[in-house]
Amino acid sequence: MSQEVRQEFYDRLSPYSMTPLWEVLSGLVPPEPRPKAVPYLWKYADVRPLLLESGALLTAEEAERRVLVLENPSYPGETRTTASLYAGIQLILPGEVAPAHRHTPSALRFLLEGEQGFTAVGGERTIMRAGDFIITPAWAWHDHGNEGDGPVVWLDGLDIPMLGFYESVFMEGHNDQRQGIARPEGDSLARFGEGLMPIDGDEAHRYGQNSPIFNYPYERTREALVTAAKGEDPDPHLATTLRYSNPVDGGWAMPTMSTWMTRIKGGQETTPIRSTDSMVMAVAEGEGSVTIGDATFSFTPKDVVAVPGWQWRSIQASSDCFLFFFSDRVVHEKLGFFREERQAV
Ligand code: GTQ
Repeated sequence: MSQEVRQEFYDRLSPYSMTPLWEVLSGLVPPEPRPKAVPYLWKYADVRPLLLESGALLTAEEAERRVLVLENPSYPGETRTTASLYAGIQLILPGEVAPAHRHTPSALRFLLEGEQGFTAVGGERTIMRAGDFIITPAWAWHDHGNEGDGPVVWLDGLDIPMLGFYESVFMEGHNDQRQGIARPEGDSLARFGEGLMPIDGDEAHRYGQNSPIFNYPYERTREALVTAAKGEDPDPHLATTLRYSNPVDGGWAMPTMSTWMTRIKGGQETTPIRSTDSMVMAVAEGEGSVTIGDATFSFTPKDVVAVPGWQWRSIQASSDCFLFFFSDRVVHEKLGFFREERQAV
């Protein structure tokens, strides 16, 4: 049958809101994923002056959240960094408050700059320092502030595109700028982050499905990686990588975003690996380059990189590197479609 005759048939389908699968099947269910997002690197040297400029345009309170979104070039106007992940760079100036609110998307923070920023999450406050990884669970009240005398800057990671897909984004403002504080600072880390656990009660779920350790201090993560690296040859694909875990069940620290940190010694290089999850990488320390598919980017501290799914990726470290990652891997695993391939060494 000629394409013309077929087309005439298709035209008669469309008034009924129907369409023939066979015309689109190979794109709909391809032999392997074809991510729409592109690999991209945001240089902190470019981001920082623009972010500080935004600080003169409006206050954190006016903005509610003063953030420059790291928007993937393949998704103009869509406020997403990969297909499923949102990343942005948030600024709080001395004395400012980002007022309390809560929302169904989960958020994580990875601190880039500043020593006196704090966030309050679900009734507990924590100071945030460079390299710390902090969790804001879905529907937990959170407000941020800065009690120092310099800017506080961090990377925000949210699952907004995932919840957008499910049309399940809700948010609510608090009546007060700052939420009430119910526990002393450090309570969650003390109870859950020392290889100890409360002997009784249900506090383990104070942050819902998230790890009750809501701030993983960089100092400890870094030391763990340095010590672990002493006792092993680095894995060819992963170097020395430890994931942030929920001590209650040993799983990922958050229900919708996986997080981990990789340490690569200067002069080393990883062998290409690819996996279905898309990710965002932030440089805590070190310099080197990252290759993602056909693209290679040089990085220095505080740079952020978008890594689309199913692209061969490898890292070349010119100095000792500590690299933070978040990804949608936990969702792929839970739903049963996570896949990974490693190139032979
Ligand atoms: O800090 O609560 O980058 O609500 C985007 C939305 C940060 C936050 C973002 C948010 C926040």
